[in-house]
Amino acid sequence: MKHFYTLAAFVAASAIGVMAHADSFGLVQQSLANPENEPAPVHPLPSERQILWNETEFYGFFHYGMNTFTGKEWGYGNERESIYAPTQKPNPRQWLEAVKAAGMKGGIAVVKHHDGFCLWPTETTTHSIMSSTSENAKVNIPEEFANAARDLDMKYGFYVSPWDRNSAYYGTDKYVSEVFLRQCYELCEYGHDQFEMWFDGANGGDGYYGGANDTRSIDQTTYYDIPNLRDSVHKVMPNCVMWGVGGEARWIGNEAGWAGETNWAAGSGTSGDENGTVWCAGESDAKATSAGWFWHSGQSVRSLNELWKFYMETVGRNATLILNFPPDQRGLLPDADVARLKEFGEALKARLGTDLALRDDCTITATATRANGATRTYDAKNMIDGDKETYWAAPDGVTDVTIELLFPERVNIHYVALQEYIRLGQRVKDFEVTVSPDGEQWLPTANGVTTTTVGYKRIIPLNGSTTEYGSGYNLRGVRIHVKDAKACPLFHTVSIF
Ligand code: FUL
Repeated sequence: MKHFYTLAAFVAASAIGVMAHADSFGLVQQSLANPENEPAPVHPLPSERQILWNETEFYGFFHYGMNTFTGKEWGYGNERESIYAPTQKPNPRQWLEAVKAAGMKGGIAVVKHHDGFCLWPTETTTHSIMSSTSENAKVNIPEEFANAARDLDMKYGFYVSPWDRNSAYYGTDKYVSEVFLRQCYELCEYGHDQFEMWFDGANGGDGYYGGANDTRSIDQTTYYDIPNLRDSVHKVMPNCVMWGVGGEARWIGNEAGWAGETNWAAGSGTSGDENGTVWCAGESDAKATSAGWFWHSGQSVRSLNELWKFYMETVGRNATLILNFPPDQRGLLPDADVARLKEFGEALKARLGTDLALRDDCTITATATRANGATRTYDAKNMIDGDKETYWAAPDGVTDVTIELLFPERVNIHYVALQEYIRLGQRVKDFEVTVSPDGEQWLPTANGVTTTTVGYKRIIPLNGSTTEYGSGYNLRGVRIHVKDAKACPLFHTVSIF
């Protein structure tokens, strides 16, 4: 039975205007200050744009440009424009369709790499597609990319290298104001709905620099006036997260497709920092092919198992995965890559596409649950209602609590996925998953898996493997025992696959 205090009753009940009521079970707890009995946030907190960014989870990376035709990874900046001569019309829509088939929700196109060659008709330099004599070179890559993404209902963003080994002005103030910022601005013309601006860390060194052929170094935080740049970007593109030096999402610390099992959305590196003061979730950039970020002849595409490992060790560990598939000299993704992407998408659907916890016969309970607010509940059921805005919460001060999911008959289970309600901060520090074949006996699982943090999403392979799918376990129940947290834990979703 639930008790709801009206506002008037509240005021009458307490001279100082604060009232709380809770009976032992099922319970409403209200105060004038907090009528919904919402848990206090645990800082740092993500911004709305960081949450939206995190929800993108898995997206493509497309390194394409002058290097595709020179075989280099870092062009020096002195390449003749006509070397950029696609053998067919480049087709960004084909790139995005291919990664969409893999279950990706968006993509980032490299539209200027360190060599400075621009893949759109820019007014900032003649070192662009417009100076190539090839007809196929004239395709405006960012424009087509943005249009295709919108058409396919995908998110998109651009990598515009701040380091420019072609520009005579690189290293001077003029480069920032007249070249780099204007290029960012020009790219906004293709849409204000970019979700991420990739601000690359490689910044300065030797280069052509308009014929000077010297070495130039800059201090990237002061040179680009990052706080101002970030504010300007947000004014024009409110949902665009500035990756890297922008401080809104961080490099995970390797290009090998893995994040730490312990991974805080603050601080730096593979594990972040539990005590970090600014929200900064990790993004893992990895190459799906063997030879480099750009296309190289003779390259091969990684196996399904290798890609699966990347996914499990990034998306499954509270990071996002930006997976690179380089278009070739036709301006298209090679057939082998397209086929692998399709295969990956099928595996993703088969393995993580059907959440058994959403079945009607799945019941869920928790050993402690927060009292309801005026209109909000914190029931365990909120974790299996398919709604990411409703969540289960433990009462204040409770950081040791067990959630139990039960089925009337055994079901075949491979993975358990958890998602914290990160709007109110990342909390869980230590947890354990146990399973039951009969609803009575509870057994340890996930051998060798470190179960510490959760964050936006954590996927636990019950067989302990991030590569082998295995045959799963026939179980009636799963328990998640949260052993420690920064404050009362909050989950919006528990999934069973
Ligand atoms: C690095 C660059 O130097 C590489 O060429 C590549 O673009 C990678 C994603 O980021 O910093």
